[in-house]
Amino acid sequence: MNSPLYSIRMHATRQGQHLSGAEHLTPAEQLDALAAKLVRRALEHPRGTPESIQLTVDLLEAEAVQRATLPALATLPVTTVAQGRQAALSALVEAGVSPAVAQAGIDLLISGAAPGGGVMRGAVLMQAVSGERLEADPARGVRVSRMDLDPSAATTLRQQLAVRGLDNAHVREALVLAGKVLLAPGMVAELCWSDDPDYSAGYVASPTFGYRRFPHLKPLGEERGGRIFFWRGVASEIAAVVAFLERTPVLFDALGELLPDLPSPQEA
Ligand code: PML
Repeated sequence: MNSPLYSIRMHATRQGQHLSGAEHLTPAEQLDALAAKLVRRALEHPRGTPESIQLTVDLLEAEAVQRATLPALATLPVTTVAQGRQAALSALVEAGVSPAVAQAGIDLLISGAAPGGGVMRGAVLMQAVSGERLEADPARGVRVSRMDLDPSAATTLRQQLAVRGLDNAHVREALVLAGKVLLAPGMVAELCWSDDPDYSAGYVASPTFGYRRFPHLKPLGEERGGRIFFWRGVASEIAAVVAFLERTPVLFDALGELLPDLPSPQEA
């Protein structure tokens, strides 16, 4: 029998604004070590010192934990932010987002998706055809939670990513989060770039092509970033998709393909 798992989540704030968040699914024996690691991570965030750090721990029912496979990963090696955003726009359209909505999504992350132009704690949920924003609270958004990589899959993933120079927490955690997002019914695509001023990369993920990275989706030094989930559901299905994203535990125990780099825009 599998040992019971706990969900442990960290959320740090500064001046009432989201600063940092991270989480794991773990057996009891590793809870205290992970708690210390998550607090350290909040304290070392490049956007500043937290004024509040919350840790939340919940025991999960073993039968509630879904097992899943990570999406395939490929990098499109753009060399400028303009190229990256153009390539992200094309990827969103390829995934099935309407062109005007894809452009509006990119513009929203550029200007800051929270009211007043700040960084949201969670993600925007956007109707993929009409562009309507569907999240109940546009400052909080939808907070994808309760997902992790199984330890043996994590070891293999790190070895594979290291060969490409990609073994860092941004890539590992974003791949797991995107993996869960793509399992949500009706999901068309996710667009993300980091709010870490030292990290310029981002991605578009879709059920059709997996996780497609772009090394430059924002200029270094820029603190605005975030996530948009482009979704094709109807109003009566919003509560169910949000419940899945926020509460259903998903443990990834198998890896997707690590694909060769895609042709860069200069080569294509
Ligand atoms: C984040 O860490 O805030 C999001 C990172 C997105 C890009 C990760 C990657 O390099 O693939």
